[in-house]
Amino acid sequence: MASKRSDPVPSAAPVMPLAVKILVAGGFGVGKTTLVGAVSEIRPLRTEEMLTDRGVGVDDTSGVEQKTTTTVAMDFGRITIRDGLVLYLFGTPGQDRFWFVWDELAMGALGAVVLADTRRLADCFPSVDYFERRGLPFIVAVNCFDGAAQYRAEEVRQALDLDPGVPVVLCDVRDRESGKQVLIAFVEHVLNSLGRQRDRGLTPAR
Ligand SMILES: Nc1nc2c(ncn2[C@@H]2O[C@H](COP(=O)(O)OP(=O)(O)OP(=O)(O)O)[C@@H](O)[C@H]2O)c(=O)[nH]1
Ligand SMILES: [Mg+2]
Repeated sequence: MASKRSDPVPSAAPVMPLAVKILVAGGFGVGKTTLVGAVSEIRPLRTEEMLTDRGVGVDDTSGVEQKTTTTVAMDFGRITIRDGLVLYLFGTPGQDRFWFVWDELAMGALGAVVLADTRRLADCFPSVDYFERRGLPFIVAVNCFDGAAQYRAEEVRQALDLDPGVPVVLCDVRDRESGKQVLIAFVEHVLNSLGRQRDRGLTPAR
């Protein structure tokens, strides 16, 4: 006799979320810690130390005179971009004397968001160089500070002499939605780059 119980509906196989590590880089005081804190859905880890008189002449706080602390190791935060895609954000320290941390932070990273401040654009050159030399994908996000002259993304690209394929976006790192858009731009950039590599036969299609 046939059972009255209907066959169990096969449940959808659980999808493992894709976890991606991204660096948030850029010069001193450009807003890296602020960005990670604004977008993170967990309480961000910070490693801030007070800026003291001993940093006078070393730490250039012009443009961010209100700044009282600086990152000495890293920031850490997490954001779910959409179901199944989780970004782990690692903010780098901005000062030259902490360069030694970078290689360790960059290990296993998919790429980076390089923050720029148009009042001190040259400060992001070392970050741009770092990722270009390692062939790691990155985008440049201009943190539009209040009172700073506004430039179009294309003007910033030219000033930084970036490859035409590197996206430049404008943002306000204090604003969660704006920060999230930066991260989405990064993810899209990586996906587009992978697509182009596959089309050129550099990576196998799955
Ligand atoms: N007006 C304005 N202030 C900002 C903005 N972003 C950050 N700040 C302020 O600028 C300062 C720099 O922010 P941080 O997030 O500490 O910068 P950082 O890049 O992490 O700095 P380091 O780790 O020391 O290199 C802080 O005082 C912020 O409150 C912004 O978009 N507009
Ligand atoms: Mg910081």
